[in-house]
Amino acid sequence: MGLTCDQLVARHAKAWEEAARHPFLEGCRTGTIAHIQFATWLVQDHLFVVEFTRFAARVLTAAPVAHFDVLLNGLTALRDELSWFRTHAIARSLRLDVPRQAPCVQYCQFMERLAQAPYPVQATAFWAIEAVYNHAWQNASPMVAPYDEFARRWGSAEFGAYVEQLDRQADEALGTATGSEQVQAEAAFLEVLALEALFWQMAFSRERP
Ligand code: HMH
Repeated sequence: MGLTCDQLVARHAKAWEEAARHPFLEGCRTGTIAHIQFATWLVQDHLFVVEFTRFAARVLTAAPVAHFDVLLNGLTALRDELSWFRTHAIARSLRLDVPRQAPCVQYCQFMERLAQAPYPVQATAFWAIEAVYNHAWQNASPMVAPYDEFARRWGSAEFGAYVEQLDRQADEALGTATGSEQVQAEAAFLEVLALEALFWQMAFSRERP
């Protein structure tokens, strides 16, 4: 019996919750987040999404044709998301061409390394990155303005439906994966959770956006 995304979440429920709850999100929910912290997250998340888009393109390269529709829709959504980030940065007079902070670099390097992984591992990591973000913003919803727009982007039912599609595709790939690929998929899942926790914490670092 193959490994499934549901099993991964159930087996690692504590790490899953820890990656999806953070004072940053709580500050956005209540409106008490400091401007500098929100700005740090916004700029660094844009830098993350740039590399996540490259990762999405590599996942498509490794995917069976039957998985193209979902992944192509995902890439189109990322095009809109990148332009949405630029709009928000301009509105807040934030520069986007700043260096990546350590947790962002670490996350991007992880996604680069995944290029060498078999498709079931890539599909699991791709699902996990979107799924845990969906869970995190949903947990902290509804948020007060102006953060409500951010909560809706990743916490919405529409984004949840996309995550479901990624879940099904990852399950399908894992269903025919070898034992070693399943072990790698589980390790990648756990690494995503650890990197997510570090990424939230980055908003509270002393570095400036
Ligand atoms: C850190 N994880 C992080 N940023 C994101 N935008 C997503 C996941 C979802 O795309």
